[in-house]
Amino acid sequence: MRNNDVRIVDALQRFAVELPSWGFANTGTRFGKFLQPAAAVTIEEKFSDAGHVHALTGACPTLALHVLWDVPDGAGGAAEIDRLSALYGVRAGSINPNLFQDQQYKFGSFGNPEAAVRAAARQHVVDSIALARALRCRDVSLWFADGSNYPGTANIRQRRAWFVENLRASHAALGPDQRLLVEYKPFEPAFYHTDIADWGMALLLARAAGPQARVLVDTGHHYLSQNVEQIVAWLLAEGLLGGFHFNDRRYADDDLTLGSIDPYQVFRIFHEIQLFEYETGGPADIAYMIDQSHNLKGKIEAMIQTVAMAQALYAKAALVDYDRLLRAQRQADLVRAEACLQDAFATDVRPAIRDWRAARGLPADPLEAFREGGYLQKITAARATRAASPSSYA
Ligand code: RM4
Ligand code: MN
Ligand code: MN
Repeated sequence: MRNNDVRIVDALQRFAVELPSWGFANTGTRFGKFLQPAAAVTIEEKFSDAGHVHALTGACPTLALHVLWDVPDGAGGAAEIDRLSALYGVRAGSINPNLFQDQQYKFGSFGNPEAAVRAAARQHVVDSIALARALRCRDVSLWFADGSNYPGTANIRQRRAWFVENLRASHAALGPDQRLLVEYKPFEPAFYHTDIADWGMALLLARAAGPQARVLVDTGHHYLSQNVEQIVAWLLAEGLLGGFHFNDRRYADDDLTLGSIDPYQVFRIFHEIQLFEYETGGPADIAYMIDQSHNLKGKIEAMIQTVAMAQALYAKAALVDYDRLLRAQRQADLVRAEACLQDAFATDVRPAIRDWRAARGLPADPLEAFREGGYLQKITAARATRAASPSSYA
């Protein structure tokens, strides 16, 4: 038991997860948005909410920014972001260019048949890299809506070549410490083919882009029966796992709170990572990020719930007895090997997590502290005075 407590504390000490600025804003589905009076509209409100989540959990020192929604002036907006970081106690994290909302991207960005649009998309990424550098952010995270809706309407190989060309040019703009993360998604908004549809395509494109490119795994961006932890294990082995967008889902890219549907899958992902670290003797260089869109749950509540869930599942994964596991695997002792995972997953880590929080001056139950703390009432009143504006994406 003591040994377990030490492992849990150790795990919590090294685990940090990035919050998405868009997770505090009004979002919804394509059928509509249910506006929340306390939802953040301005970048200052997003920083304030993120700072509050970090103050309650101690696990979220950075905030992911979407360039178009948060810093439309690009590098010119860096000073304001720096001011907000200092004021609210969270740093800018990954920088996310927007290559899907502008009208010119109707038929794609990096894969658009028009050279001028491809050039505009490339320029936006280069500008985003400059913004990231001005903010001392390491990761520029690329997600493409590019694809087609009907067979025969797009030249798949030609578009792939255009992607390689633009990714290489983007990579060339990186500073020595920066990284380019390439995210994949099987479908939506494109419903016939998506240019970067899976981890294999993302891996090949990251390799083609250059040595500072990595793959980003969004847990919701897979077909239902896909073994996500195997993908994680392969990317680790190839040295190409750059980061995660965490969320959960029941059907497709549902963007539900992490672990709400299948906590064992998240545990298995964390297990693959921590086993890799145990076997290689060093930390895996991975950016853990949340990418959720809360349509019905309260924005801040949902975010705290996800952070607490991520901490608990990461801590559980740290309890796997590796010596026992590896021995059982070598001996093909299936039941014992499987039990190593099941025992760790079944362990109640909550008391140790509460102790860890108390020792750091954090509330033992961040969700309860949020409900009782008055922040929500305060921002609801303050934000009611300005017109609610549905921001971000549906
Ligand atoms: C996508 C993907 C990206 C996110 C956009 C808005 O489904 O998950 O990471 O930036 O949504
Ligand atoms: Mn994502
Ligand atoms: Mn998504």
